[in-house]
Amino acid sequence: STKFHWDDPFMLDLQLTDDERQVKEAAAAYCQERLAPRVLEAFRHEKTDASIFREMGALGLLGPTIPEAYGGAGMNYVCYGLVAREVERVDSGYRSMMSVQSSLVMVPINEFGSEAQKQKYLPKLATGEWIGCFGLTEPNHGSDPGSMITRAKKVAGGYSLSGSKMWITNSPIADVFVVWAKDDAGAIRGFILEKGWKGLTAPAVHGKVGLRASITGEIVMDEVFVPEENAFPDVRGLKGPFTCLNSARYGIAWGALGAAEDCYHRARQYVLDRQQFGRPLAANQLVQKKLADMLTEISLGLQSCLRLGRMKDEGIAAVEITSILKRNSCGKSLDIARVARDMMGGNGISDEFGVARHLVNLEVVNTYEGTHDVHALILGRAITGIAAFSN
Ligand code: TGC
Ligand code: FAD
Repeated sequence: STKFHWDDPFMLDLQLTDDERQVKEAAAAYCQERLAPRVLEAFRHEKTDASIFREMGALGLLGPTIPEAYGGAGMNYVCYGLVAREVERVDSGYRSMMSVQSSLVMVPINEFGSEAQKQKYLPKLATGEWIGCFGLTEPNHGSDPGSMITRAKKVAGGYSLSGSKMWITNSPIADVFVVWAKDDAGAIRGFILEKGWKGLTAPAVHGKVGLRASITGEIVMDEVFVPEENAFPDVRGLKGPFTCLNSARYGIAWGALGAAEDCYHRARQYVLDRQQFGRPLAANQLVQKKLADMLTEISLGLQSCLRLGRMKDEGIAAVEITSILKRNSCGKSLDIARVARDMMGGNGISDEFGVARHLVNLEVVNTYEGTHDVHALILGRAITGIAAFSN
């Protein structure tokens, strides 16, 4: 039929395979039935519930693209994106917990790890028995991770790691730490550290105004001994961490739009229900224009994410396309959340209405995994051939 769908004009669902639709529906059911009822308290009291990792693991949501031989779900990138969208529809913090585990910890171990590393770590990360974190950013090196000062000094039988990482999702509750450091030759290398190793601590960062359901911390390393078998054997340079980021940024492109959809749905219902001047707010042209703009950006964005997912699954996606969509989804979703907040008046300020929570979460999502402007510069370089972020 040619009926218009206010919540899915391009009928995205019809463009999915049966398997993909089932994954989406299973993720949606879990998120709405199990995550949505917990998020208000988690956000308000800055509480991260570690049992969520086990629940997600049981459903195959951790490492969805990792081969089944290592405990992953062996799904395609479209499925991964659909899951991220459903999780972030509830809260960006929950998607953050999931995407760090899946893309930033399991992907590098699967791509760059030795056979022994894959067998030891991936199955327990896939079930959520172990929680992982990813340490790239340092207190003084965020957008420019190539200037990191964390060092991996060669010692008998392995390496001695010293330095500190800042703003690390999951670190205070992590069992497994994927950390990037420079070796004696100045090359960036990746290492797998474990909780409890001598010299390793991960204090929490408190007072975040966004992403409060997702715990964040530091990773402090004071001459931590890392045996040779816990170094990624072959990968050198920024290609290592950036390979992980390509996957995580793709998930964020879908996820941020999930948060925007939640804001759009809530704002729409609110203006239909709320009366001022003797008629629903939704009867005003200014209000309708806001809804029209929201729907337009969300549906164009989702359609593009699906295209990128298909390109990734076919192995033809240039990494810059992920920059287009990470940047577009985050920027547009942040705008949508702010407008939705405005449409809900004073109630929009209350955390019980959900939209202000998305708004402050999306401020973080717009900044991490490459800021909005850094992705513009990555694209500017690809368009002109001139790198503008450095000499
Ligand atoms: P550049 O010269 O661009 O590249 C250095 C080497 O890396 C290779 N490379 C890539 N490889 C794979 N995928 C990509 N997307 C790649 N981009 C670059 C490149 O080919 C080169 O290789 P080689 O062999 O020639 O050495 O390096 P640069 O230092 O000039 O980079 C600048 C810039 C801005 C592109 C980059 O540093 C950047 O993207 N900065 C943003 C930092 C960032 O995204 N940090 C994220 C930290 S993790 C995080 O935020 C997790 S939050 C997750 C959550 O909670 O959900
Ligand atoms: P800066 O790099 O100092 O940037 C500050 C501002 O300057 C930004 O607006 C930026 O766009 C702009 N800027 C920078 N360089 C240029 C330039 N050349 N030209 C123009 N403008 C520029 N990191 C991890 O490694 N692992 C994690 O799990 C992780 N989780 C995070 C969780 C949270 C809650 C947060 C807030 C951050 C997390 N991060 C993580 C760190 C995140 O990736 C960085 O915050 C981000 O990359 C930006 O770095 P920065 O904060 O140092 O900002």
